[in-house]
Amino acid sequence: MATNLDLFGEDGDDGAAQGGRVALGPQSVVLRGFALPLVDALLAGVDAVTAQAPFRHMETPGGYTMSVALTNCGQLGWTSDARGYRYARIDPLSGQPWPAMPQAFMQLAQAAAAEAGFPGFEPDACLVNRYEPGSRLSLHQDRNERDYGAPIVSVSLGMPAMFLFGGDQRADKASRTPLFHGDVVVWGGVDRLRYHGIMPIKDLPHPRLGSQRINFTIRRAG
Ligand code: MD6
Ligand code: FE
Repeated sequence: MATNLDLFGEDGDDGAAQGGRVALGPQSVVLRGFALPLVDALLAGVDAVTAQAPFRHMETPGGYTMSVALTNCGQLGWTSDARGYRYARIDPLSGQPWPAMPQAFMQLAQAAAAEAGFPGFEPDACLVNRYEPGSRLSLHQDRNERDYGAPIVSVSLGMPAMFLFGGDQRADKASRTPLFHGDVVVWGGVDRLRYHGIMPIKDLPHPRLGSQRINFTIRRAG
């Protein structure tokens, strides 16, 4: 039977075994399966967050609609509209503060950051992304945060995705690494501003989440 890994053919680095580590750069690493013990609590957290702040497709400053649906939790939430990208305390859809960051998100983020060499991580923001087949995220830098001293912790659930990881310039060649249900990526330090993205998602339904991929990135934004 084909496994998820086989379905990516030779393109990916399949450093797969649970508990394995794949270095993406000097200060960025994929922790394979690191989130698996917390999946039930994480999915309950996603449900609690999206009940208060539903997934929505934001507009880019350039006038496009994002194919990835997103929402936020924590003190600060990332938003995009015709005026630009920014963090804000209030959800523009509800007029209310973003939902609190679930305890399991915080616990996982702090453990993963420490595991990757960033102890003392105190996040205040979490973007939650939902991908459907065909959704993609074009190459971008994460640079709306106030201070780049803190790492970003990124958790993948559901369908697999091919993660693109480039350099500090948009034109730099990007490596491709598959991310699977339960994988956690931590990056920071000298890698903090590297370009990255997600290739269009293939429809490889996940036993638990069906035809979707949920990603959340936990940050210190303010
Ligand atoms: C995603 N992730 O995995 C999109 N950003 O769906 C990101 O854009 C990202 O994974 C910063 C750090 C880690 C990430
Ligand atoms: Fe990003």
